[in-house]
Amino acid sequence: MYLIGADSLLLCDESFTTLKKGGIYFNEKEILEIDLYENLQNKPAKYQQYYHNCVITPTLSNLHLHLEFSQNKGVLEFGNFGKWLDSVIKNRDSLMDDSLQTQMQQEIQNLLKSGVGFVGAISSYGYDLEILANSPLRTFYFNEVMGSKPEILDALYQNLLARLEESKKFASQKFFPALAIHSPYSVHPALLKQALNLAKTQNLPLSVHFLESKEEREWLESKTGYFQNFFKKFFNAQMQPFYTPSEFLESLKTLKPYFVHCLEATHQELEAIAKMQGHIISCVKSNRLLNNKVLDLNLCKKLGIHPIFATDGKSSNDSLSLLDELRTALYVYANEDLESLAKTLLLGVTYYAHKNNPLGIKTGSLQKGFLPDFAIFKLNTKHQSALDLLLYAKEAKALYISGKQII
Ligand code: MCF
Ligand code: FE
Repeated sequence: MYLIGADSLLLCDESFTTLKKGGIYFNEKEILEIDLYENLQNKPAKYQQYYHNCVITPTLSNLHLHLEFSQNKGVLEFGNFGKWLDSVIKNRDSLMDDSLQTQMQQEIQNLLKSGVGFVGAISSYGYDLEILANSPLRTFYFNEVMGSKPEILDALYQNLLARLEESKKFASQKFFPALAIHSPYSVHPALLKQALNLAKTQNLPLSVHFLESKEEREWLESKTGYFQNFFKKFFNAQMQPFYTPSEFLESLKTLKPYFVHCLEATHQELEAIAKMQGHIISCVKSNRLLNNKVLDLNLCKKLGIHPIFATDGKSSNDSLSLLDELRTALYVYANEDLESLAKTLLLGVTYYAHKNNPLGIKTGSLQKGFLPDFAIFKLNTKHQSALDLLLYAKEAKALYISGKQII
C-alpha cells in the first residue's frame, strides 16, 4: 500500500470536485481510499509522499494519435485538407524510414513527461506495436483498415487479421488490441463488413475518422469535389462514394465507436451519434491546421455530448502533449467562459475520455476502485484551478501508472 498527497486533488468527477490537502491511498491495482491527507497518514504504507505546491489529477488520456507519423516536421502540407492528403500519399513511405523507432521512443517519453498515461494509437502499419506494448503507457491499439479497390480487399483483410493477431499477443491490463476503420471515403463496404464483424465478435474498441473535412462531405453527399480526382490521380480508379454519412453511421450503430473529428457533421448526425452512445474525439490543433475549423462545443452541449480531446498525430500537429493541446483550445474557443471551458477541456481528457468506455475500464477519475494512475503537476498559484493548470503546467512533476512511479 502507498500514500501520496498534494495541496489540491482535482478529482475529475462530473461536478469537478477539488479536495484541498488531499491524499490517495492505493495499491498496484486500484485506489483504496481518498480523504484528507492527515486522515490517511496513519495507515500502513510502504511509501508516503506529500507534494507541496502541487496538484494531482488522474493521468491524462490522449485517445487519438498516430505514433507512426512522428517523424513529420514540415514535410506534410497544412492549410487545406486536399493538399495535406496529397502530401501524405507522396511522403508516407519516407516518413517511415529507419529512424522511426528512435523518434517514436522519444515521443513516448514526451507523452509521459506531459502527464499522459493512456493513449489511443491508430496503427496503420504495425511499426508501433512493440514499442507501445513495452512502454509504461496504457494503450488502446487501434489496428487500422483501409482500402477501396475490389481486387485487393482480401489481401487487405488478411493483413488486418495478421496485425490484429500479432497485437493480441501483447494483450494485458495495460494493452488493449482494438480496430480502426480509417474513414467512410476510404473503406469499401465489403471490407467494412468484415472489420465490423471482428469488432463485434471479439468485443474490440473501434475508432473511425468521420466527416473531418468539407471535401469528405462533398464526396459522400454529392459525389464531387477533391475526392473525384483523388482516386483517379493516385489509384487510377473511377470511384463512387460507398455510403452517405447516415448510411455509414447506421452500419456502426451497435458498436459505440470513437468518432474522430466530426467537423462537418450536421445536427442530425451528431444526434444519431449521441443516440448510439458513440464518443466524439476532437483534435483542435489538427482541425485548425488541416481544415480551418473546430467542433461546435455549444451544439455538443445542447445534444448532451461531452467531447473527448486528443492531439491526433504529428502528421497534423507539432506536439502530442495534451497540455499544449488544451492550452491552445483555451484560445481557440474565444467566446466561451474561460474557467468553465478549462474544466470542460480537462474533463475531456480524463473523466469523459473513459465514461461508458467499451471495456468498462475504471479510469479517468480519482475515485475509490479506480486505477491508480496519477499525474502530479507543480502549480504554486492561489486557486490551483483547471485554468491555472492549463495555463502554467508545461510538464508533469511525477507520473504513476499501476501505482508505480514512472517519472
Ligand atoms: O487524423 C489525421 C487526419 N485524418 C486522417 N488520417 C490521418 C491523420 N493523421 C494520419 N493519418 C493517417 C491515416 O491513419 O494517414 C493515412 C491513414 O493511414 C491517410 S489515408 C492515405
Ligand atoms: Fe487521426
